Amino acid sequence: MGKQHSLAEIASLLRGLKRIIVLSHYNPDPDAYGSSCGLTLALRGLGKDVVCINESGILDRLLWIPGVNAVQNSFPAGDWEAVVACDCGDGARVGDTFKEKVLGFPLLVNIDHHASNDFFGHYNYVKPDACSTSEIICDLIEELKAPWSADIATCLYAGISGDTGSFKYSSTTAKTFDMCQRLVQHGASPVAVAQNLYARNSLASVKLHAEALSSMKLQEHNRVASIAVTADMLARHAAQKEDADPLVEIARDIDGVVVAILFKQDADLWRISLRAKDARVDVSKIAGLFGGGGHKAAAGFRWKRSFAELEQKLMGEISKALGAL
Ligand SMILES: [Mn+2]
Repeated sequence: MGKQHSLAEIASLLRGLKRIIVLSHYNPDPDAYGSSCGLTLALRGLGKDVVCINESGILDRLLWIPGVNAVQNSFPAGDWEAVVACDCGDGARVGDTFKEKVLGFPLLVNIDHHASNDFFGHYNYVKPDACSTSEIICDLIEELKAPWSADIATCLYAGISGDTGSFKYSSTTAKTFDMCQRLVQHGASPVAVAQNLYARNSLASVKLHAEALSSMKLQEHNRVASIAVTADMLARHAAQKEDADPLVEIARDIDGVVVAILFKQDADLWRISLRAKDARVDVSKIAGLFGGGGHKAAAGFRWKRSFAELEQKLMGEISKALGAL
């Protein structure tokens, strides 16, 4: 589809517009909300009429990110001049109910950091080595010479913290810290963002973790850790499905563990998440054998047959992968 543009070209396009829709991907994470709300606030600071939308609307747990309280979950009526999509790795990420209107919009701008981005916009700025879309928006705001505020800085700092796993992933560079220094100078509070992102687990989720971890299995000489979360366990603790998700990283982070598995029971199927800590093990290949996919270090798939068969087949493939080490 489209080609890559420069940030200066995107900035000059936006400077010439008055009425702009900004959106981010469905099931938003801190980078999706942070980049889209940060850009929305900055464009408003330049006197523009801007509406921020997301197919999933407002997620209560991220309501502390400035501007999230005003995110709309429907495509607005009226004579808007452009749609700016933030953090959407491909056109489908805007969500099923928005897809037709967004992808058919006469002027679509795509700003993203996923290597898989398919340049679905008329204007595209895709920077795979950026740690987050929030990092790109930070550069864009400087290019636009839009006025900074503590709210804008908080949005972008939240996005960077979220997408770098709190500055732990390999995407964290000197530029990340340089940018965060400026965001803190503009009023972002590292302690407030960290508390909101990492220290607000529900009691139900902690109780679920306690039960799930007590049944964790270690196999292949303690190199494979697996955890199964059943529908009964969720019900027992009144926990949400997504409360189980961090368990796969807890298992991966055990010293000596190479592959971690999380089995989640969901109605009539199992959702499986895989994590690898050794660059020589590619879990996306293993997930691919079961009809799933993902990245080398993080992948997943779904399974509709018996748990015993799933466990046996999956362990067989993982031991093959470990055999090569
Ligand atoms: Mn992102």
